[in-house]
Amino acid sequence: MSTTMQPSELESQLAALQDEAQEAIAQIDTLDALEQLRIKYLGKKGSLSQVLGSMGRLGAEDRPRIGSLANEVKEALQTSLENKRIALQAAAIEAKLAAETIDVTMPGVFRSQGRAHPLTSTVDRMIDIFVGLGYTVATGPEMETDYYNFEALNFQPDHPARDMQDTLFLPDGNLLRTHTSSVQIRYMEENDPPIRIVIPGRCYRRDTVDATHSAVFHQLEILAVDEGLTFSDLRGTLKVFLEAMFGDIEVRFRPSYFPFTEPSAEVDVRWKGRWLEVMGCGMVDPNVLKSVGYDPEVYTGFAAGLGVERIAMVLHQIDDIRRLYTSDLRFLRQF
Ligand code: 2NM
Repeated sequence: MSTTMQPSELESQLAALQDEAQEAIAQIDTLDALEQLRIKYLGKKGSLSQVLGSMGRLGAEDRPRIGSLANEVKEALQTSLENKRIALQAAAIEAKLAAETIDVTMPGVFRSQGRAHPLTSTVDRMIDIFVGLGYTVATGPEMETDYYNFEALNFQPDHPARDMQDTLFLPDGNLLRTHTSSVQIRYMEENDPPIRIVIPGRCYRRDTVDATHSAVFHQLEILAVDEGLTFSDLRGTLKVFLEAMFGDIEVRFRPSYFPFTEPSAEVDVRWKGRWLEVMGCGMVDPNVLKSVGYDPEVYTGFAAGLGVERIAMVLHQIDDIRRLYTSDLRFLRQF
């Protein structure tokens, strides 16, 4: 049963509610908690509603005054909630800015920069030149059969290179390729002319290591097969390559011998006042073309090969081939 209520009782309830709510708003430090407070005090079932619920028990003459007092409390609390919300949002933005600030004047993280090994950069330059002339890079296995390393390349059965003194044979009868020319045979078996390929790769010989010999070394070879290729095409190609590699130098061809080419030549460049041997080359022997099923009456080819270590040593004035393999940073940092 409702009994009449003294207006002073409601006035003090409203005052207490306002004090409690203002105190609570002052304490809050998150937007979520602030919303909870709003619901608690000003929500449909909140404290203010409950106080207003008992207005019916006031005398009619007191209602307008208490009503407007309740409105003042409500507006005061709304203002406080809104101010607090603005303050909390501003603080959140400040905190985010502070957390995400980058001091661009701080010293950076030092990461040491690696670079290509001089052998790699030398072979890359060579490949680039031939690719620029229309050649395609081809590669093949380092373990080879006698057929691809020797027989198909027109080495006679008793050729000295086949000797155990020169070639590293494996227990199963295979061998470690002594030149990359085995790749040319494999490529020609799989492709028809016209062919223009450049073949970089690691090779192995049973050499005693000294300043100019290494049991593991790198070669780069080229092969062109087409109708009507002549020794002039070979000369022109190598001259363009050597000038790109060494600059504007004199080039000279000397007759030589290789099992897989006829005629064959050794190529020298005039470097720092002396003739320096840099490549071997020749017209592919008809027997080699026959061994891959090409008709030597229709096609001719030229080929050339060089030692990458030797070229790198000439270009960079390196006195000992072993420096290229010992990974001494005092040496490598000079490139
Ligand atoms: C050289 C010198 C001369 C050569 C020949 C061939 C093939 F497979 F076509 F017969 N490949 N490489 C060749 C010719 C290599 O290196 C000093």
